[in-house]
Amino acid sequence: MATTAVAATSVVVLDRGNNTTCTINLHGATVVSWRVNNQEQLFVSKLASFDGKNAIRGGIPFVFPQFGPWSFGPQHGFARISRWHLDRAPERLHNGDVEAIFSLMDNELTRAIWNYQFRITYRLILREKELHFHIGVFNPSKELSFTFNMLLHTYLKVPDVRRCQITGLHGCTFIDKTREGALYQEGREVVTVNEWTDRIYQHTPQEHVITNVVSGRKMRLHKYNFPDTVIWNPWIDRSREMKDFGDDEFPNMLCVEAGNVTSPIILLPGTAFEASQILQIIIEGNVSRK
Ligand code: TA6
Repeated sequence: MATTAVAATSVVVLDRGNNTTCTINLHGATVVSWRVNNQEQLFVSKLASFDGKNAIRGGIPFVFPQFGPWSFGPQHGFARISRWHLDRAPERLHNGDVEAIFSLMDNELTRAIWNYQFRITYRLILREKELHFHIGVFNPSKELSFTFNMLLHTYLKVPDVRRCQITGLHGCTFIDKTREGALYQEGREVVTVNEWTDRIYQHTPQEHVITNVVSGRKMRLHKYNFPDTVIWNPWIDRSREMKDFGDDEFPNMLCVEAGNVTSPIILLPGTAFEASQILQIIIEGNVSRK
């Protein structure tokens, strides 16, 4: 069974068999597809740009070293618009999972914006009904520290966002970007999205469950060393403002983004930082993670 297809251009496919695949575009190391039994789990806009310059609208863009607007460079940093390197082509592990490793290190372009040495290692593992993301950020400098945000900007594909519920946010403080960044506390046991929503929840638990994703199933998001969770849906008006997003697409996507947003990480010389995320499709009756 083929486990790798590295197109001459910039697409890497992890193929686990049984119509379960994960496709990564080396532009931004953006996961642009995750199909389980041939069902797509991620949202990518029909108007998404694949010009190798702009960020891809959808999938799982990699946000680093900045979340949000940045006076030094592009919004959400340069990682999601950089060309990553495929360090290890997809290969099958002993248990049948398929793994691939990508990396990004400082280069002329990044140093022109943000003059620090860094090396990011990004390991993806495709399991039967799970996708694992293991990230390492290393500071090779002998004298300079740097601070960074990092976030996986996950666009889940959903039949109707108005029917989704998100657990694990009750009681958390959040920055509401739809209300001038004011600070609130989440009073709801489960969060629903019925309007333009753009919230940075702080110090959230390690686990969220999102209901009514593809096929009406639940998706578990498990995160480690990603203390914040961003919930975003542009709704109709902001959809119209984005040229790479269809006016009618907002009901079919929900961003649930694990990251380090409100407290940037300070990486001392010669040290590394690790974070990980697991997306798991919950098959009812199998609620405990193996
Ligand atoms: O993650 C939510 C957010 O920060 C929103 O404020 C919105 O800007 C979204 O990211 C998309 O940003 P982009 O730069 O990809 O258009």
